[in-house]
Amino acid sequence: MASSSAHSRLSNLHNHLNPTEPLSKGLVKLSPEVSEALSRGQAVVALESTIISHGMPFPKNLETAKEVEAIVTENGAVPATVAILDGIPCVGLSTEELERLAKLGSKAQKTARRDIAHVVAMRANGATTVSATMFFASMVGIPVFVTGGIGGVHRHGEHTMDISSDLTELGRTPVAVISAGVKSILDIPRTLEYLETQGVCVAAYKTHEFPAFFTESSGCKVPCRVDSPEDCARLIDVNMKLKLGSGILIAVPIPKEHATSGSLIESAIQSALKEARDKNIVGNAETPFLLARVNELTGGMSLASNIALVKNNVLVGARISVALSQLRQ
Ligand code: PSU
Ligand code: MN
Repeated sequence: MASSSAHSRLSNLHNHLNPTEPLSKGLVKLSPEVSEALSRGQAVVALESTIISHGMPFPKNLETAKEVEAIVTENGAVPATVAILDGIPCVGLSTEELERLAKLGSKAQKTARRDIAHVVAMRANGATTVSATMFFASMVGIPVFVTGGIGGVHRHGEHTMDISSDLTELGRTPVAVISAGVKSILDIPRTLEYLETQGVCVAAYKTHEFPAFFTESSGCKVPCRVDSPEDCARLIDVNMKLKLGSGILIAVPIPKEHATSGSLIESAIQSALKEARDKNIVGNAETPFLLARVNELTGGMSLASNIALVKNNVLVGARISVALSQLRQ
């Protein structure tokens, strides 16, 4: 459990809510580095934690999380990994907290928007998905968030209605999410249709095509192309100034040298999907299952690609965050 002082500092959350106070005051624990950077208007990059707990095995997850944070720092921004520890939403984790989360792995609860209240009320440990991370990033005023891939409309989603809450969150929360597109474990054309319905600006980085996570191409065109961190910063700035209220998805293709063969991935995905159906793995267990199975079936190739693309996204995201803070000065 967290120290009692940490809980008493967060008294608003666990005792009484004062509606006259700023939204985040007393509700979220900011790391000292994140708190200082935000108060000075400096660049901060939000990072999710489900990718650490459920997306990669220990100890690769911890190693990657630390390297990712280092890339953010080296490029002039402050990393803000989001997670719920002992019921306390944290924005910015210490090394010890990051290690704790990585070791908890899937013992931490996968926490999407719908799970936040429950995880906090039970004073449990939650690893935030894209939807929950966007929620907390927006609450404390971080407009740039980097991850590997987001959730989407699942294949056969037209029957199961399994559509990730990441997509509705993008429709309602003004945070820019930098990702390598969505995995082809999902239905990419329907995911893009759904994002359009939600009013989400979908931009691709240095291309006209929406990338498919492990590969550069999905066969789907995007309405908006951006060619530099400055282009992205202007897009985010206008979105905020107009108070559109919706998010932006910036899709960065995996670097060519790290792309996994499309046909290898596709056959692994087909087998993993069949297994998931046979074992009746549904709901929020499906994505972690598919990620782990595809990695096994590709002999670890997909994990290596995954790590490489996350690092590339983080590099781009840190530069966008720095460009945005310069634009706003
Ligand atoms: N896609 C990935 N890696 C991930 C995830 C998705 O390539 O780690 C995680 C993210 O945290 C994302 C979540 O927000 O899975 C989506 O889960 P679901 O499909 O249950 O909404
Ligand atoms: Mn789902």
